[in-house]
Amino acid sequence: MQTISLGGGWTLTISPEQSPIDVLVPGSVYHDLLQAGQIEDPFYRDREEHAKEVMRQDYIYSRTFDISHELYQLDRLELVCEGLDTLSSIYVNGQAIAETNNMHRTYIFDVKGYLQPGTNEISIKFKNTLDYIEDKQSKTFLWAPEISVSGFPHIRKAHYSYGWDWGPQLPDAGIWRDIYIRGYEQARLTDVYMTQHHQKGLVTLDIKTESELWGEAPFELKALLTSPDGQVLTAKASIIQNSNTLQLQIENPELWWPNGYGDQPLYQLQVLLQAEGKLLDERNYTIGLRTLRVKQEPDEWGTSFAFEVNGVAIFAMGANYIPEDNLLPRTSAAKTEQLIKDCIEANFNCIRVWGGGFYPGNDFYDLCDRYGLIVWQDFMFACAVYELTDEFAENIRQEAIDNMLRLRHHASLGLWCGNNEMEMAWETWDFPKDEKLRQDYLQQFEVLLAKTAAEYDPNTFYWASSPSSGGGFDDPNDQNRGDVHYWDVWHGLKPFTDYRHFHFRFCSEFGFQSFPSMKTIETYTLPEDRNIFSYVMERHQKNDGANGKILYYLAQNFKYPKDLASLVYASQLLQAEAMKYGVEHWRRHRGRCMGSIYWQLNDCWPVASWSSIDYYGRWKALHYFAKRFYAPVLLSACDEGAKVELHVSNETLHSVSGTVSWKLWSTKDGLLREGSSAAEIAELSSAAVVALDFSELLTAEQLRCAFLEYRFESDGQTISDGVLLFAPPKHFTFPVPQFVTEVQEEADHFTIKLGTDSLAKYVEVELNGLDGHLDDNYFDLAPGRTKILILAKSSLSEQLTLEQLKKAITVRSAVDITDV
Ligand code: BMA
Repeated sequence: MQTISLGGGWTLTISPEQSPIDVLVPGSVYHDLLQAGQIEDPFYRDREEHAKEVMRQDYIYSRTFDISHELYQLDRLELVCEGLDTLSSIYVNGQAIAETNNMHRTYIFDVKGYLQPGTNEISIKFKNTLDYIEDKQSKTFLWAPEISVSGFPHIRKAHYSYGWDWGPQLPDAGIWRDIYIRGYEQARLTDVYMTQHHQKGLVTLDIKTESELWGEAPFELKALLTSPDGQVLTAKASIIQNSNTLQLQIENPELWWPNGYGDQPLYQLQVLLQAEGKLLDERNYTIGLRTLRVKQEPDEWGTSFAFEVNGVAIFAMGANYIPEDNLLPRTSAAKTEQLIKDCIEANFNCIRVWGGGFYPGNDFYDLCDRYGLIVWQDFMFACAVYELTDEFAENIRQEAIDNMLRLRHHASLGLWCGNNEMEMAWETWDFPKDEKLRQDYLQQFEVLLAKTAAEYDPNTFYWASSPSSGGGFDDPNDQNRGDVHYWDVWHGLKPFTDYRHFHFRFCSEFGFQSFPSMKTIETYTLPEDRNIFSYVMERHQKNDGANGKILYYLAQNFKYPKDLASLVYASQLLQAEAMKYGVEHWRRHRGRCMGSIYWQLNDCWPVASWSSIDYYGRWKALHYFAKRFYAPVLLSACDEGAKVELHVSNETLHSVSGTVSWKLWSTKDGLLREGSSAAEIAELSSAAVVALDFSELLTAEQLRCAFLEYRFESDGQTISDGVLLFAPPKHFTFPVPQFVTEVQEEADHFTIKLGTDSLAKYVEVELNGLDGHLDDNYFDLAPGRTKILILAKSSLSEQLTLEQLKKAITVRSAVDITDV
């Protein structure tokens, strides 16, 4: 096989009157217009409105390229387009090659008859999709969320690009992934599928290949597997037919585990197709040896739903992932790696790729393999009604095949899921009362995609919808079976305590909004915009009424904030507390509940949203809370009035022993009571270790100044700790803490030591005007406690001296939210 890339320099024709501009491919129209100074950044203030209209026209990308004689002489020549967004017409040397209409597909065209040796020309015209979907929608109305451009279910283009309740309406266009020409002679590999058979101390790897053979030579297939420590196993076969299976026996296999349960050893597999020593085609895969299934077994509560890896049922901990940008050329492997590292730092073992974006690039799954995140992979259908015409059915079948062929070998791939929230929506939202479309739903997700998945990736579990109880519109959000999306806290305005009424088997969505940090707000506002109800701030809040919801929950918990910065801070604390409330409860019920995937990990632009990390990669309070509530060993407090139970949840593969200690304090009278108990908690379990009842001790008035400090220590180390208030912070009598700060410089980091004389709740350490990553933040400090924070120098947005850092540090806590 030979390949020539068509990436690099192209031209973009914006209009016949204007000379074409030089651009880079892969890329996008918005990005190119922005680079050329023809539009302003659509993320700034209300620029989104103007940028959207820029897409009401066509754009043409063109370039020339050389085909050598050697390449031209090969038997087969193909044009491969790994991503065209979305309605495109392709011309080679002035001749029409094809039209495409699906951003999610990999298109391969036979271009042998269109090319010539020497210089060739390619041009790709992208049609205005806004007019296209409007026109389709005027003929056949298809339901979709109102926040999005009406009609998006008519086109196979990432739905979020038409707007979502956290994203702008910026339907970009262009050649968004690699494009190249490749040629073959005599034969080629068309498919490689691996199946692992695990026995004690042995993995047998079946490598099933499909080839197309049109030459004369005797062909040979070869598989080479390189283990993590560099040993190579080989299998060979002479082939005369198209289907073959090679087998490798891996003794003492090194198993792949999700983060927190073991390592992520990876094996390299190379499959070669040769003829008389000449390489004709090859495929390369990085694989992990593991078994991974979804365990669904009847039990006393209903039916379990849990990922089981190498025979161990795990409690899935993670968040929902959405596209990282609206302008895809602004994403990068380095940014994605940082995001995945942030997940690992917060102790995730799982991530859900939500169905309203696009199928991420290979980098994403490589990172999940390397770092140990199980991927819950939705197909790209969300919150909408689709019409299953024959053309649409074939289009989405091909889309599913393309993406399964690309991704199914990854160790991290946990399951394929048909869609986001559609089975449930047919039952509970205002979907049309249309029996034909309802049947189309079943046909699409429970027949067509289910069959395609069984055919192309039988080793990976398929689940028709999220949430679902197994399909057929059978109570999709049933709390005793399958997965659940729970939104009564937030959308339903229920208090945080409502989470404790439920013991979901696997909660794949629940969330709470907050504002991004002031630094992020400043990137899209002018000073006069900095009020949450201003036009510009509301343009960066896409969920109707959400600012009001934040204020509603604020009223239950905090005093009225003194300024915007305090409101932002309080909003992040509310969000963090809400998620903590749910997750700790479900982890206490490990076994019955086996997963919590909160909504949402990241943002695609700077916005008020449910994310725990904002568009610029800044951690909100929630992400620091997640690092604590997803800790492998967690001590949590379950309170009711003045009664408290302390639980240890142990998500590791070994038992842990240590001491649970507690101190009951009053901000008026100092230490009231204290105690400690030895605790031993078996692996993969959760247990109540201490039950406390202060009902007789604490009067109603004392409940507003009493707090419980709790801690789990093992081998002299604090493993998990916290501070519980018995009253909402707004009614609590906070002392004003006097902080003592000590900063020291080490070779590659600074340490910031923080002490306090009295209780400091939700301590935030900030670097004025700078970015830098602290290993902890938004923590509680009980009286007399100190905390040592690590600030990695490599994470700083500017190099700092010790003195400069000391000046930049600001510290605030709950008491600073208000003046009164
Ligand atoms: C869930 C998701 C998204 C949405 C979020 C917040 O339903 O599936 O569609 O953004 O809620 O409303």
